[in-house]
Amino acid sequence: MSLKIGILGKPNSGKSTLFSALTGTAAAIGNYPFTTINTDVGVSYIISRCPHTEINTPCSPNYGRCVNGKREIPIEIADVPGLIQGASQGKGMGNQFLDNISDMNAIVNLINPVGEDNKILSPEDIENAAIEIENEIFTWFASRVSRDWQRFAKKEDASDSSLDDKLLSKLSFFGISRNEIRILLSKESFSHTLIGWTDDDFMRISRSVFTHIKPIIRVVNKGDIIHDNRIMDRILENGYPIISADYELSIWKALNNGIIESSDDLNGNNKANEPQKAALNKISALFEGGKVIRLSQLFSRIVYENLSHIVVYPVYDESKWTDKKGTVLPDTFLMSSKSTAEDLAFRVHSDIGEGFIRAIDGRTKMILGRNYELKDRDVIRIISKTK
Ligand SMILES: Nc1nc2c(ncn2[C@@H]2O[C@H](COP(=O)(O)OP(=O)(O)OP(=O)(O)O)[C@@H](O)[C@H]2O)c(=O)[nH]1
Ligand SMILES: [Mg+2]
Repeated sequence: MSLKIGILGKPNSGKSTLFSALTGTAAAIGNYPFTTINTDVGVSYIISRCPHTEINTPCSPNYGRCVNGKREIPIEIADVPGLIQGASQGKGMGNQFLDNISDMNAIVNLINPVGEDNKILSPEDIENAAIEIENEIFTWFASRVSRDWQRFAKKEDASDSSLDDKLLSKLSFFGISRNEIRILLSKESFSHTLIGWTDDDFMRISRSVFTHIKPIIRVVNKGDIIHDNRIMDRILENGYPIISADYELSIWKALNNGIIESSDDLNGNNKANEPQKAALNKISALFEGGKVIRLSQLFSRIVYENLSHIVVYPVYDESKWTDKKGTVLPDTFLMSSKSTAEDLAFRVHSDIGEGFIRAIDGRTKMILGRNYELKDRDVIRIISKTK
């Protein structure tokens, strides 16, 4: 149950390139629409400062690595192809791919800043391109929600269930929880009588889901060819991060071929030949310019800020920070920032959650109740009736 982030965008925006750079797998890359015909899912990582440095004992992660105190926390990435204007009405490859976004926690709306005439789009057209894709997503969702509505609404309106209960039975196809529905209803009000819902309500609830529950993050790709600093500044002022999936893929390849040792140190490249050095210098100059950000930074921002997640380390021994076998800090969980000690127990195992007695803070050794709100990088022991 890791976090899953989907990459959506128009054909040619660079989704598969981004997916490859993030996951290191060779997704098909080609300069024509629908290169990718299936949704690819792969694993990537975000970085968190590992608590093992506080106890001066190296950790042994079950998943990912820990390099120089930087712990890699796995997340899932999906490449969702086929989204074009009209897709929600079945145009192009239709909306079958949109069903894939049901289990995603966030969506990157990847925008190609290059127009059909090969010129860089104006910031306004970049915004329009982003809106076009989002309208497809909202329309698709609204049509899924309104499907078979009359029958559903009659049945629910005849019952005395609350609005969150009624909506839960409708929205559960999208992996939305009761808690999330409550959050949504606290932000916007909807009529409790479902039979009177209009197209406008379906669109409103759709937008609301993608604003409050499954955020869509607009990201401009191909930062390496924008060149014009004024356009870059205006894109950034509009709040869109700029990346270069292509340069990131080159960095990944250099790393994979042993030309560089770390994707953070592009200039420590003793093994590179002259053309490789020149290429790496060009790549590093782009990022040093400060306008185009690294993928690691973007995805950390998405997980920690847009999704408000924290990293928690469950342990069995609160003094040595180990599991039963003596492995130091073997597991990490990404959890939403309001999660409690009891939520962590359930995350470890439903039996542990059901038998929850108390938790212990690995740093202060204080006893924590079930409602203790977890903090980022907490090291926690759960004591439970089940052994
Ligand atoms: N200059 C530049 N080109 C890029 C970048 N990312 C992708 N491209 C190029 O854009 C073209 C399309 O890339 P893909 O990754 O196949 O795009 P896609 O969004 O997966 O396309 P479909 O699967 O057809 O929807 C390829 O020629 C890539 O090399 C980038 O950051 N900079
Ligand atoms: Mg593709």
